[in-house]
Formats: sequence, C-alpha cells, structure tokens
Amino acid sequence: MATPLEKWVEEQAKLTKPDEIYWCDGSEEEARRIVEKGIKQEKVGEHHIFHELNHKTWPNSYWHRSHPTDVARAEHLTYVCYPDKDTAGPTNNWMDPKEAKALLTRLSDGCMRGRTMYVLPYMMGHPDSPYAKACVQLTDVSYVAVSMRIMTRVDKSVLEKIGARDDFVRGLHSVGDLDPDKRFIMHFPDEHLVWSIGSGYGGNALLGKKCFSLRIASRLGLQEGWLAEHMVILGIEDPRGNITYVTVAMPSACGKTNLAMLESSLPGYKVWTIGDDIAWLNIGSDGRLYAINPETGLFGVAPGTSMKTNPNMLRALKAGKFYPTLFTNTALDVAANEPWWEGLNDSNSKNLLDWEGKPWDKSKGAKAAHPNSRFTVSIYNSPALSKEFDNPKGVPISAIILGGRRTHLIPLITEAFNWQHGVFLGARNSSETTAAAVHQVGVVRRDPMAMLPFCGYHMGDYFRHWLNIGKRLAHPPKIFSVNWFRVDDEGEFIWPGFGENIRVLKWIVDRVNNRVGAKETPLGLIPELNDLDLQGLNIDKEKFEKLFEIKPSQWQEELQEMGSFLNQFGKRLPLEIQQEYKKLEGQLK
Ligand code: SAT
Ligand code: MN
Repeated sequence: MATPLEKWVEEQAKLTKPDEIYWCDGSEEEARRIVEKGIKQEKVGEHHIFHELNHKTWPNSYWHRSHPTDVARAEHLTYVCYPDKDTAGPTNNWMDPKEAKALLTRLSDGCMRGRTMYVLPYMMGHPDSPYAKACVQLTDVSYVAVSMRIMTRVDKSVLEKIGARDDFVRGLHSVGDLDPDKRFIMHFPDEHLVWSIGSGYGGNALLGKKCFSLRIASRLGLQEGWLAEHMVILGIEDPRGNITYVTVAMPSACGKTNLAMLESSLPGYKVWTIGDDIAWLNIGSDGRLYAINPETGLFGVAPGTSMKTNPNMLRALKAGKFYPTLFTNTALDVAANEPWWEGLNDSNSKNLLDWEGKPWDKSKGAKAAHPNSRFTVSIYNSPALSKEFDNPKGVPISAIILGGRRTHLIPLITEAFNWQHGVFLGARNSSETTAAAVHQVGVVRRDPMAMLPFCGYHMGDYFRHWLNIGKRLAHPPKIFSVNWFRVDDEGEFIWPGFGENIRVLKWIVDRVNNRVGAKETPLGLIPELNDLDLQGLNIDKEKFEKLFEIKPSQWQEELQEMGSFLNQFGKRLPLEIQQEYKKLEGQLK
C-alpha cells in the first residue's frame, strides 16, 4: 500500500506532469550531478541555470542568474489561506483555501512538463531535536534543489522518519513559465502546506525558509506554545570565557548576517554564530527560553560584504567545505571568472558582466550586482560556528534584541523596563524598506518584531501570544531595542556599525549579568556614558548624546503613525500594548 507521502507525490505529479520524478538522497555526489545538469542542460529563459566559477579562488562555487523579473520576495503575491479572513488578520493577503486551490490547480496543470520533479525530504532543525520538523518539498528546478541542500538538512533518512505518517510539512514548488502575472506563494497553515508557482527566487521558492519556518511555523507555535521568529542567534564570549546567548530580530537586509558573524573589535570578546535568519524559541523545563536555528545555511545579501565588513563571511564563502556555494544575481568578473559585487573590493576589471549577464559600463551609473543579490553557503563553512549549533536542545537565551533601520528618532540601544514593555518595543518596531522585497526602497514601515511579512496569522493574536509566553517563563530574557543607522545633521551615520557593534552587545551582556547600571528615559533604559566602551572610536560626549537624543516634538508624528498602525488590530490588540502606548504618549507630551 502506498504511504501518504507516496500518494501525495503521485497526485502532484499527475497534476504537474513532469517528464521524470527523482527522489533526492541529499548526498554530495547527487548535488554534483544536479549542478552539472544546471550547467549543461537546464535553462532560465536563454541562459543556463549555473555557471562554474574559478574553483581555485572560490572553491565549489557557481554563479546563478534568476529571471530579471524575479529578484526578491513578492510580498504582494504572498497569501495565507484560512477559511475565515479574520484569522489571517489585516497585515496578510488572504484568500479562501478552496478558491486558492482552484486557482493554483489551474496554473499548475502540466507546469512541470519537460522538466524533472525533484522530491526533497528534509528536516528543519537537527533530526534529534524535539523541536525539529520533517518536511518534503517538490520542485522542478535544479537551483532550488541544491539550494535546499545548503539551507536545510536534505537526507533520505527523513523518509524513514516520515514513514506512514501524514503530518509531514508539504511544499509544492514550480517555476511555471516565470510569468509575474501567474506568480503566487500560497500558505495553507491548517494543512502544513505551501504551494508556490512562478518564482525561482529565495524566499519565494525555498519553501523551508520563510514560508514554512516562519509563516506556517508561527501558526504552529501559537497552537503548541512556542515562537517562530525572524531572528539571528549568537553566542557572545566575554574575556572570562563565559558565553551569553542572544537573539536579534531585524527586517531583511538590515545586517543580520553581518551581526551573526561579527568579528569583534574589542579584545577578549568573540561572537559564535548559530543562525542568521530564523529562530525557533521553546520554553525549557528550567523555565528559560531556548533557541534553535532550524536552517543549515546562510542566504545573505552580497553587496557590501567584504573582508572589512564581514571577514568571517568571506572566509565561509571561500571555504568550499560543504558543496556547493552559490552566488545569485551578483556580477561576474569574466577574466578572473569570479563573482563580484559593489563593496567587495575596488575591482579595476574592465570585463564585468552585470547581474543580467550584460557587459557592465560603470560610467552609466547602474549597479553591476543586483542590490538584493545573494550568496547561499553552508553554515558549516563558517569559521565562527558555535559548537552548540547541532545541540538538539538549543541554547538558553538571556537577551532578545529588536531592531530596524531608522535614520532618526530611535536610540542606538534601549532596554525594556520589563517583558510587557519589551513586547511593546517589538510591536512598535519599524524600519526603512530595503531591496529584499519588491517595493519602494527607503520608506518607513512598521515591522513588529521584524515579522510583518512573515507572521502567518493575525498580528493582534501574535502580540497576545508573546505576552503569554512571557508569563510562562520563570527566567524571561531581557528585551532590548537597537538601531545602528541613526544619522547626524549632515546625513552621515553616527555609529560605525559592523565589528564595532560588539560594544553594544557588551553592554547587553553586562546588563544581563547585573554588572552595570542604566539611565531611565521615556523610551526605556539607556547606558551611562562611561558604561558603553567607546575606546578607540571617534565618538565624543556630544556624538554619544546624539545617538540617544529624544526630541518630544519629533516624536508626535511617529506616535500618530504607531497608533494608527496598532489600531488596525482592533479588539485583538492586547490591552497591555494599548497601556504601554498611552504611557509613552503621556511621557512624550
Ligand atoms: O528571500 S528570503 O526571504 O529568503 C531573504 C530575505 O528576504 O530575508
Ligand atoms: Mn530574513
């Protein structure tokens, strides 16, 4: 008798009509064969899927160009489908599941004709972890198949784990004909199903990532009593050798990957990487919050990544240990046969192809690499990987840090007065938009906990869930808000960022361990001038104060925006959040 998995695969094949069905085992040898096919046979439009790069300088690396209309997450085409719209809430696109399936069935009929359907069994989380989930994704592109091998634990043993069960997480993906009018990323949280058609790009196509591990997992977390969050996980080792674990929530393309791999500028401090994008947070039997990274890869923004900004990343990209490493929509230095992007180095090469594969003419002012061009590399290639990475239990979290990209108003760092105030700091979080999603870049949008595009249900219920989790924690982490991006009157960043962010992390570690005091402001607790280690930086008292300046008059518009954003959640906005808002409003009058 066929298992539920076999039956499901057969049904999807009947609909999508691939020439061939191939069950992946996750081996390196298999990945090499799939890449080979992407180099020689398979195409996106006119060009092949992969181009082999110079393996002497960039071991095991390949260049990929996506379709030019398909370069970022398509939030406007992303839906969560519940029988009633209210469950999705006002911040998600919603469609009735029956209607959504009818639409997708029409678009998927025969969509894999002439192609191979790859069946990818994979785990999100270490297979021995009680928090891990067994999943299967179907896809018709080699790029997605090998990307999933980097980003998740693709392994044939997952098939045994699933066996005759039918509660595995399902993902059906096809690039279709890449027509933006026929592009949809649909979530059916009640069925643990993601169905995505028409895009081959990152978060639209690697269904274990944002689609399952955030949108659907956040819903599972609500039902099962845990949190799925858009967070970095890292360990900060201090000169005593103690390691403090923290998570950091920030919107896409705000420097999460740089932070996760930070090379400390302070002697005696070291950062250990556990994750750069997603954290699953569970309450341990000791009443502490434990974090695992369900992924195994880093899908980071290439432009701006260099030996200066993120040396550990460059080392990981050149390690070549785990096969393969991918570069998507970067430029290509033809003579050296190497990937290139703005900020990597001062290339003098006269012979560059831009991300669309056209000869690049610097004088025309266009970027050679797409601003959202990415690398995909195994986290096991990282020289600063924490030895706790594969710990099935995860790591105990002492601090949760929430942040965004704001050129004004938001201080470098503030500590919440307590958990409830911390949830409010998260709820009022905002950021200037970036190229990671398709929309106008640089406008302020509210982005609670950096989860606006990823929370798979009503955000009012999400805030309530956070408040409830806090009540169940005997030892809740302290909550902080950070902002590296504040500018001075000339528009220059005041804070140097990157490796210097360790100074802020040090203050957090000191606060968590009760080693320093703090000053109270309407926004929260901030450091005393002498407690933030600024040695060797060009930051005097005046600049320091600018980083923390609160001008009540500037805050009136912000408060209004915040208020109308929160009001859309209506009766489902917890009273506690309303109280915190009123308190802040009163203090800034
Ligand atoms: O495209 S992804 O969602 O995978 C990356 C991002 O936007 O953070
Ligand atoms: Mn992300």
